[in-house]
Amino acid sequence: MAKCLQVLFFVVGAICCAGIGAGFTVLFMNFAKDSSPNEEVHAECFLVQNPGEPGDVGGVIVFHHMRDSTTIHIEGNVTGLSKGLHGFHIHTYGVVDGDCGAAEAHYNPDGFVHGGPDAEQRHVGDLGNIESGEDGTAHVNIHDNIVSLYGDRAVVGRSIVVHAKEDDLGLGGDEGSLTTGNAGARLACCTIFLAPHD
Ligand SMILES: *[C@@H]1O[C@H](CO)[C@@H](O)[C@H](O)[C@H]1NC(C)=O
Ligand SMILES: [Cu+2]
Ligand SMILES: [Zn+2]
Repeated sequence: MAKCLQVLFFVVGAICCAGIGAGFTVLFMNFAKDSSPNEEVHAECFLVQNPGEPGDVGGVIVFHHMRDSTTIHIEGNVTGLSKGLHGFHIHTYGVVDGDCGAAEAHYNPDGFVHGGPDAEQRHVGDLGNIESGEDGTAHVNIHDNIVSLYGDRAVVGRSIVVHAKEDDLGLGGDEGSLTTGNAGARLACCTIFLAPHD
């Protein structure tokens, strides 16, 4: 009889343990899924012409950044540009209705001087130039290791600014070159926002 009870307790105990174990496994798997290292963080930016400048620049820029990667992919199209190079930066603050001045300076959390995207010292926001063809469209296709969509360098809520002139990448030899790249007027801008990816 005692032996019988012993076996019964053992069986009931084993079933309970298995149940609790399975419960924790499911919990852990859900947690792992939520913080999946391969998740893509996705953001977008819809360029709006600065009403204070002549022209009609627009476009869509999309950001793709995998959780486990230092490299962000920034792609899209900018329309309504004059043929040639145009400074393309991430500035510090968000903007509303093409009020590009509100974006303030290039996003620069390190206090570095302005430079090109490959320079040893650059602002986080220094993405160099985009190049427009005869049709006024610049196809953007940038891979960068400094800009991020997450962590303390996240550019979400900041803005993209497209400029009238070429960014001299900090090589212009004057003071403006080391702050703005002498890229001239702010033609269009938009706030970078998180979006679901499809
Ligand atoms: C940019 O334009 C090309 C075609 O010229 C198109 O395939 C691509 O999807 C566009 N990119 C975005 C982000 O709209
Ligand atoms: Cu700029
Ligand atoms: Zn800069």
